Amino acid sequence: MASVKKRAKTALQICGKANDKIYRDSLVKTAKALMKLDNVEIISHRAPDGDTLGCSSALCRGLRFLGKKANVVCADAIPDKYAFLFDGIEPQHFEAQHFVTVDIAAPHLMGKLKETYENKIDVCIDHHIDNSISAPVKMVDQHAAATAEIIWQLLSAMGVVIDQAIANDLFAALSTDTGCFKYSNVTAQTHLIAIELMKCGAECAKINYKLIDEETKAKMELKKQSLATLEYFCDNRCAVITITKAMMEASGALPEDTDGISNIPRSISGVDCGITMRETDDGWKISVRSDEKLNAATLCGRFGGGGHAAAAGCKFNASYEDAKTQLIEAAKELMQ
Ligand SMILES: [Mn+2]
Repeated sequence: MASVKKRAKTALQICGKANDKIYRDSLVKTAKALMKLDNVEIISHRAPDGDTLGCSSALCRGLRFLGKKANVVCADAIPDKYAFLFDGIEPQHFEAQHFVTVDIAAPHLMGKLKETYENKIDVCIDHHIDNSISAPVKMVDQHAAATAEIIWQLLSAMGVVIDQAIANDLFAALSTDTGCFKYSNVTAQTHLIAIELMKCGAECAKINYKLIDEETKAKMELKKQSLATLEYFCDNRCAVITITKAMMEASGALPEDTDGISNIPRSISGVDCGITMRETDDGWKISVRSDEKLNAATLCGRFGGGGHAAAAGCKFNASYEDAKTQLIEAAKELMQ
């Protein structure tokens, strides 16, 4: 019978990591730790995305395949479009003994579940470089484009048969965390694992349509209304889109529907700094997307916010015109 070590080796050969002994040891250790658990609660992060949910459902199926009891928990409701990831996963009744986090970078991202779980985590699996979860067993690979890459390796090492449901869960996670294999985080490993998932029956085109292309009429309406506000500043290097509360109400769009809109201004040729201003109950929520000519985190940091070099955010408790003027002035100065 194949051992965890052997199966881990095979999985890493497929990933092009056959010679990375440190990584293989970590994979074997984590797979063995997971195999020792039973009555497991798998925790997804708050405001769940495709990666945290697809990893949770895949791991849940994998543990159940090995004869264990497992459920998935999340502080927030699962958005409708991700419901299919849980097809066939009926909640099981048991007293939870063990806890695993997937794709959760920090305790506060457990949302309202933080108090309950923070000090009980047995295994933490993630791909965020600054992961601050404390757990006796941690497997964090910042080179993985999605946590799903690590979950695939783990399930493979654990001897779980990747059926179509697991393949779909992991493919959905990979696709959503990479913008459909488009972002700079994608590596050869991402594609190599996607190939394995396709071989196991992953319904790629269907999943990509559902999670990447398909939009509700409400979201499309919000897009239409917000696009009408598009303005250019700084010799067309800065573009601003505005989403008001009235637009949210009139369109019936959900807060998460604004996510995709934030990427629009920056996608216009010649624009180095794309700003989206969304009206909220306590002022303006700002999303900035930028290229290498402007550090979005530096810009937002000036106003008490933060994030990454290419994507950051901040808040303004000021009038619309005031907030916009301050942002554009700062962007202009930083782009010089
Ligand atoms: Mn992720």
